[in-house]
Amino acid sequence: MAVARPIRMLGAASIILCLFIVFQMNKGPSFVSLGGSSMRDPLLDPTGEPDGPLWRATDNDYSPDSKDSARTNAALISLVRNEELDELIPTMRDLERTWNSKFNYPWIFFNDKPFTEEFKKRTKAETKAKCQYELVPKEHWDVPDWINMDLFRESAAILEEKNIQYSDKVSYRQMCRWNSGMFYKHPALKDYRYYWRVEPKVQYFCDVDYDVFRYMQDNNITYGFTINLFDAPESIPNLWPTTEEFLAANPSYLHENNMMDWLTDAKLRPDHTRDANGYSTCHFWSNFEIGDMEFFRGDQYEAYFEHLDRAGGFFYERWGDAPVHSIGLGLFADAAKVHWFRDIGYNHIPYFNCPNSPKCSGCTPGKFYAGEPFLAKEDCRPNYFKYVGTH
Ligand SMILES: Nc1nc2c(ncn2[C@@H]2O[C@H](COP(=O)(O)OP(=O)(O)OP(=O)(O)O)[C@@H](O)[C@H]2O)c(=O)[nH]1
Ligand SMILES: [Mg+2]
Repeated sequence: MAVARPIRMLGAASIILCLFIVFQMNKGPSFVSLGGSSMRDPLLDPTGEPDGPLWRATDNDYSPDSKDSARTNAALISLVRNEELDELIPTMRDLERTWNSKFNYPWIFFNDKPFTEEFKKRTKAETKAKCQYELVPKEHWDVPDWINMDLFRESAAILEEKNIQYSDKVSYRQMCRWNSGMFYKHPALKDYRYYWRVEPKVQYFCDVDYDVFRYMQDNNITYGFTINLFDAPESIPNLWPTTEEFLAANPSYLHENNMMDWLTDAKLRPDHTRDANGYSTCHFWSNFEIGDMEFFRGDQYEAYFEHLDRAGGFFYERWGDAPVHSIGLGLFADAAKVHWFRDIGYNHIPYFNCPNSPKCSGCTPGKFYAGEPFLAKEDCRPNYFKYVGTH
């Protein structure tokens, strides 16, 4: 039976369209088109170690008790509660297996309450490296005396109505404030320069075979991250206006190679930037960070934290250490000295950094979140890559 030519053409076009759709669906995850930005996830491409000379445990002395080991002055640090021990142990195990069992950097645990003997015993059993247990000084943890607790309660009720998590928890605010501007002042860290922050419940997926801290030092890197996200504008409406006040009073603090465009982009999520009064809300997710404490101890960041602390937003709003660190870095650090550790496979519920590498197992390359599809739009990497780069 003869089929009319136009019908044959239509049939062929439908087949081609179907094949194209199937191909697109099987291509694997990539950035969804957001605010006109459509970009393939670089984590889908093969990922290796960073360029340049790297320090390895096979060529250097990294034994745990060595007096002149190749370790630089750095530590793994974790603010954690006794009750989180069961969630911390698998995280320690992951990081020891993938990295620290080769390099044996010390672990320093911080707590606002004394650690239990069980906590000490079980954490020590997970590593050959030294473990230290430190109390946070009261003056670093207590709510500052200029905070009006009636006002705090009123603002917490408003945040609660907006469904902001942990709105009424004073301890959550104390934790955010400590991580923002206190941790690097702890006497136990006085002689340390680099830190790697570790939280209970997080996972590490990839073998890392070089000394990450030496890499930071050799390349003079200020800060390393894995995940780049948007924040909830309702938790930080006055953070940017308060930051602008500080900048107006201290214009010379702004680094000439800053990340202002990433901090103030209004194209990708215009509503976020509007509701956060000019801040895109993009930030480095600070449950993972590898950083140089000299930056945080420097005049610019210290004066900035002081200004924010006096303004009271850690309590009257719910300023997190992630946006505070990120704005500080975005304004006062050299953007070229901030590094994306794309090779460190990482998860803190619900987001992932999962590279395409034979060194990784247990995560899906390029998969950014686990859960509801709306989580995809929390990814701020398209903006970071656009304005700052993929280094
Ligand atoms: N010692 C101590 N540690 C705390 C306290 N509050 C939070 N932390 C720690 O601070 C880190 C961040 O707290 P989380 O409760 O995980 O906050 P979050 O990551 O914003 O929230 P989740 O999404 O629920 O993980 C974790 O390492 C906690 O163990 C506290 O009151 N005391
Ligand atoms: Mg957490």
